[in-house]
Amino acid sequence: MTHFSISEDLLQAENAARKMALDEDYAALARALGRRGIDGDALTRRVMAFGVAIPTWGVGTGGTRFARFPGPGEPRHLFDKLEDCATIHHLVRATPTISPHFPWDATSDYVALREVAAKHGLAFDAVNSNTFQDQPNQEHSYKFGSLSHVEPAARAQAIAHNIDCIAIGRQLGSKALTVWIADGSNFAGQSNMTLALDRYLDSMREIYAALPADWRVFLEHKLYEPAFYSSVISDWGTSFAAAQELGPKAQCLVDLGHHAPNVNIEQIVARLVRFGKLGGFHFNDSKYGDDDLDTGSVEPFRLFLVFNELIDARMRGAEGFAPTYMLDQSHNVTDPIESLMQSAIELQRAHAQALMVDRSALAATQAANDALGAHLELKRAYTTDVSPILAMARLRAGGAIAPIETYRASGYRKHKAEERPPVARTSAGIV
Ligand code: LRH
Ligand code: MN
Repeated sequence: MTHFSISEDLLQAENAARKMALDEDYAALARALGRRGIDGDALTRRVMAFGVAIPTWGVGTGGTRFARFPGPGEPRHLFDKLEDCATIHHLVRATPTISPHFPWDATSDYVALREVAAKHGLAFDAVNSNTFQDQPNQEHSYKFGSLSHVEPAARAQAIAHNIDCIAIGRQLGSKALTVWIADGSNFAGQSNMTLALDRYLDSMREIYAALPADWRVFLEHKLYEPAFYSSVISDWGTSFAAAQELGPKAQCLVDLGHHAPNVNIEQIVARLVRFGKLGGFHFNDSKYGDDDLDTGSVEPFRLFLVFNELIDARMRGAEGFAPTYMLDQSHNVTDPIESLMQSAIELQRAHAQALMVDRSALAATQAANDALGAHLELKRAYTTDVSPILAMARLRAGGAIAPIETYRASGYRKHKAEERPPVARTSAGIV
């Protein structure tokens, strides 16, 4: 059976219909930016250089603990997911890497997987371990934890799994391992919170020792869920202290949805940059908890403020500044491909807006305690509609001026529904 993919002809036709309008909008924006001393083409080149990794687990329809409602043409396995990731990158030209999760993405031949991905123009970013679910025939359950479990055998099992993930990642050409653990407690007294952290650190030291010289390990903190009284790695402070204790290859990963409401995440980013411990991001958005909503769909200003700190760090040449960007979302009511494309675009938007901040004017207003003046320097960048630059960046990189419209015009999902017989699984859960 042939696998449908979006043809160049269709892409060119969709672009041709929009090119004149884009040229007009782009020229107008470039003139307006020129008056602000900003080179529009240079900005477009910076946008073209931006990339974010797609989470393999985000390509299928997600769910909650209540239910999951799969859509048509659901990816059945990793190779279907690669096809969908390739389609996303084909149209938005901003997602050249994917972040896999094991054992969800387990397969027999990882070298072959790497070749298939390369044929799709894709490479592998950080690999994610999973010691928050029990696998069939697993000897020791993770019900009461994994890397911090009271039983050495359960910890050893979790350590071995992480070391296996490193071995898989090496075959895939990945350079980092992301470790998020669900470990914690639901009752006061259930866990000795200090000993739990010590057990976690002992386990992480063994994983750290297994890292190749050019690898990093990202510690992902999360305030709560599935533990609802205490989480072992609950906040950036604990994650930072643990990364300090482990060594230079250990850094902190900021999942935007893993904080209490109203926490100043951009300041956490600034702190981790200051101490050389910002490893990367799981981008998404949230209104209440770890909602895993589409990036920029709830708090686009906050996303801009995060990128404002990242560009400030890059402009001043912050030491060890090499964060990796990944999406981590759950698409419960949209076509995951559309959500992932739009989320990548919202990241490009925040990045482009942050690049337009006049940093010397901002520094002057800050030095003068001109609070409103300083705020307006940020707002001027944030309220500039950079859509023509984002579209031109896609076009110049061989993508679609209008990815969602082009994707819908292609009938890709309908074709996949014909190619991929429905998967008879509607159990609850995020994947
Ligand atoms: C935990 C998390 C983590 C992943 C999982 C899919 O909430 O953000 O990054 O392993 O989601
Ligand atoms: Mn995450």
